[in-house]
Amino acid sequence: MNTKRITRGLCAGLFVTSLFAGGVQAAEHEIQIVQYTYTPAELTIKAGDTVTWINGEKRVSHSVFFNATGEESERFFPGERWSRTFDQPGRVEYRCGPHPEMRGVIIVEP
Ligand SMILES: [Cu+2]
Repeated sequence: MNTKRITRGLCAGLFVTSLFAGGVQAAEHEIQIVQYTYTPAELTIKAGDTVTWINGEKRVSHSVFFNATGEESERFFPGERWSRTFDQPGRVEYRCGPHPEMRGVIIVEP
């Protein structure tokens, strides 16, 4: 019984090690939302990276709506944030659900 447990732990350790050995290190990026503007409005990342939108407004809530898929975040309020990981390379255009004039694009490089 003890032997089984040890074996499992070892496998998990090897898996983590091989991920790092492959040189695949996902990065984190932040986009601030202030005065109805995504900053930066255009952001280039690598596939596998995560982008976090941060609402820096005083009292307005926003969302992130992806034009191509119709996927939309929840509305997030001042001080709140929302994150998404981008695994597929490509150009991902988005806007704010309640404020369609707010626009941004994520360029995901392979
Ligand atoms: Cu908005």
